[in-house]
Amino acid sequence: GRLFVNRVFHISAEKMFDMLFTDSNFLRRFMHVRKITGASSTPWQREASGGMKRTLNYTITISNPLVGKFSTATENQTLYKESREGQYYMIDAEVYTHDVPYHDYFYTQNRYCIIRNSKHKCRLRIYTDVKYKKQPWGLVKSFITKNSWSGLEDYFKHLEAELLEEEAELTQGSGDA
Ligand code: YK8
Repeated sequence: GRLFVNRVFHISAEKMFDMLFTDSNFLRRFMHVRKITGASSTPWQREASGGMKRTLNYTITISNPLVGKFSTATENQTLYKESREGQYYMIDAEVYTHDVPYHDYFYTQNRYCIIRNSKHKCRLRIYTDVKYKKQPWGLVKSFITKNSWSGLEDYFKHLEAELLEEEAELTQGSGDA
């Protein structure tokens, strides 16, 4: 896998969780600029294991010329029971893109860790892996992996940049930046 984001933000852990994992203005705006449309989500629901789960459905717009312009996607998010409100959050997100070539072979697993650093700061880590449901022919596999990494890198670099902008807006004039 790859670590795409690993940085301390001047944003509390709780606020970061709300921004990324609830129906926040930040996420709505980010989806709008990424042309992610038709997003719907189940509420977070407690599992027997003690963790929480929810499922998102949306349509993504793709810029890769090898792929159709749109794909529907399903994202299953798990908030691990080891998470502690305001302190530490670990979320795994499995993303299935239903309408891309070879979609029945692979999915993407994104792991988000939000760790409290101080009252107003947190570290965000986003770790990504391309997972295979069945083994494709070697050349196909490297084709999928290569195209997935470039799309994921673009997405997470953009997310990081938007988070930095939000941080600048939030800390502006607060006097403790
Ligand atoms: C989520 C992983 C692969 C996919 C794409 C598929 C190439 C197909 C390979 C062929 C287009 C928002 C990606 C990047 C689309 C976007 C997905 C996003 C960024 C040519 C063999 C959507 C996180 C996420 C997870 C997986 C990403 C797809 O929040 O390359």
